Amino acid sequence: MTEACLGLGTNLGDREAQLCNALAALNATPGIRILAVSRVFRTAPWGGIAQPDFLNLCVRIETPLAPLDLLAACKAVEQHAGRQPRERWGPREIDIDILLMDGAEMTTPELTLPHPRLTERRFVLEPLADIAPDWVTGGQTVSAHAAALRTADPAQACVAQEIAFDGLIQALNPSRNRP
Ligand code: GSY
Repeated sequence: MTEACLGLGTNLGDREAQLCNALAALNATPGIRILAVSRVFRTAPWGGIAQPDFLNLCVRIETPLAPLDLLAACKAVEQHAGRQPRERWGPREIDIDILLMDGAEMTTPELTLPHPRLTERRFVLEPLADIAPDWVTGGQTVSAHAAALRTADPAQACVAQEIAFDGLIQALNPSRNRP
């Protein structure tokens, strides 16, 4: 079994419903068990493209899947949660990225681990610090990276949201996960 952290983001349509749908679909995927879910953050779009604010969160999962199989599972969940084909850096219904998989390091055309832009993005680091503060990447803990970026780039808007996730609680009912 491997532990992995995934980042979820959405800025089109009913963003809260899409996060709930994605969490439920992840949790229902054979070989994926959600261990922890971060707070939800409302975040300014990265990359200078004018588009609506995102909602972002991270989950920590346990999985026997190999990285590329986990990637395929995440893509299937994106489809299930309503993702439409769109431009690369543009708005999207749901996006699921593999951020870290224990100590895995790999570079393939499909997947790079750790996620190559992980330490530049508050929308990733703040929720990640909720669920994996002591994981080490690039020689520093996630919480140290988050604190450093908070200071270095305070203009990256990233605000925790009070979102009542009734659907989330349902999605995380552990009985759905047991073999
Ligand atoms: O890389 C994930 C999709 N995405 C996001 C996102 O999830 N949050 C924010 N704040 N900006 C983003 N730009 C892209 S592309």
